[in-house]
Amino acid sequence: MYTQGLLHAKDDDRAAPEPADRLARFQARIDAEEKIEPNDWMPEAYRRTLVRMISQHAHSEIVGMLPEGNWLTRAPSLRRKAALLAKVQDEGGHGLYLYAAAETLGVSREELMEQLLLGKAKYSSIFNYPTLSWADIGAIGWLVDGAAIMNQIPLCRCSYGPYARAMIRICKEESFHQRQGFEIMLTLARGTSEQKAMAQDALDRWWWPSLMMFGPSDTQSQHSDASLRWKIKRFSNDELRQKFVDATVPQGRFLGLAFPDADLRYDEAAGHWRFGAIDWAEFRAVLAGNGPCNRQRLAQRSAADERGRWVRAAATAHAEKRRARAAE
Ligand code: FAQ
Repeated sequence: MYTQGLLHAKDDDRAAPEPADRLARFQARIDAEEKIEPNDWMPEAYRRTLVRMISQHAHSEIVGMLPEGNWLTRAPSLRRKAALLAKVQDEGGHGLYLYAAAETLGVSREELMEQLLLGKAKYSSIFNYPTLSWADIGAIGWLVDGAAIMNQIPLCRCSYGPYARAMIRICKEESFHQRQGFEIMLTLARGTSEQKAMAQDALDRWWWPSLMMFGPSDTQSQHSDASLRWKIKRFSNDELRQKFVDATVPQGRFLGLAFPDADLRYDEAAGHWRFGAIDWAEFRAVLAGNGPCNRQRLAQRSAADERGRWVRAAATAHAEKRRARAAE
C-alpha cells in the first residue's frame, strides 16, 4: 500500500548503527509531541514495537468479528441484526486501516496474516471466549468495546502518525459499538426475569476477561516502559484498567446487575472502585493458546483465508490487466 518506496529506505536504515545523537534527536521530537511519519528516521526498536502492537491490534479486530458473527443469523429482530451487521463490518474495516498502518512500517499484510494463521502472532485474549447467548453480544459491546475505547482514546495521541490517525476514526465507531451493547444489556435487564438472568450470566462470564484485555499488571508488563517513553502508550496497563473499572461499575449498577467480584468496593478517599485479584494464570493460559476457543478461532480464520484465495487472485489479475492496459 503506501509503503511503495519506503521499504528500501527502511532496509538501509535497519542495517545502519543508531548513533546516540540520532537517538537523542528522535527522543527530542517525541518529547516535543511531534508526530513521527513513515519516511522519518526511527530507531529499529521503535519500529518493531509499533509493528508488534499495530499488527496484534489488527488481528484482534478481524478475529473479534468471529464471536459476534456467530450471532448474525440469530439476532432477535431485524433492527438488532442490522446494527450487529454494521458493527461486525466496522471491525473488518478497522482491521484494514490497521494493517495499512502496519504496512507503512515496511511489513507486508501477507506476512502479518501468515504469522496470525501459523499461530505465531498474538491477538486480544478476549476473543478466545465463547458467545453462548444473545446477552453476550450486549456484554461484548458494553464491556469489550468499552475496554477497547478506554485503551484506544489515548492511542489517538500516539507518536506514530499513521496509527494515531487510524485510531481517531476507529474510536468514533467503537463508541457506537459500546452504546449498542449497553442498550442490549439495558433491554435485557429491564425485561423478563429470564432476560435479566441472561444479562447477569453474560456479565459474570465477560467481566474478568474484559479486565485482562488491558494486559499484565505494570510490574509484569515488558513493553510499557519503552512505549511510554516513546509516547506510543500514554497510560500504563493498570492505569487504564482502573479507569475502565471506575467508568463501568456505575453503569452496571444502573443496569441493576451484580459484578462477580466479592472484593469490589468504592474507596471514598481515593475516588476509585477497588477490585479483587485477577486470575493471571487464566490469562497466561489463554495467551499460550489454551483458552476455550483459541483453536476454533484460528481454524475459522484459516478457512476464511482459504475461501477468499480465489477472490484475491482474481482481484490481483484484474488490477494487473488494468495496469497493463493503461501502460499501452
Ligand atoms: N491479549 O508488555 P505488555 C478490540 C501481550 S481491540 C493478548 O503489557 P504492551 C476491538 C503483549 O502483546 C483489542 N496478548 O504489552 C473490538 C505482549 O506480548 P508480546 C486489542 C496480550 O503491548 C471490540 C505481552 O502480553 N487492542 O477489542 C494482552 O505494552 C469488540 C506483554 O504485555 C489492542 O491491540 C491481551 N489482552 O501492552 C473488536 C490495542 N495483553 O508482543 C471486536 C493496542 C498483553 O511481547 C469486537 N495494544 N498481551 O509477545 C495495546 O494497547 C497494548 O499492546 C496492550 C499490551 C495494552 C494490549
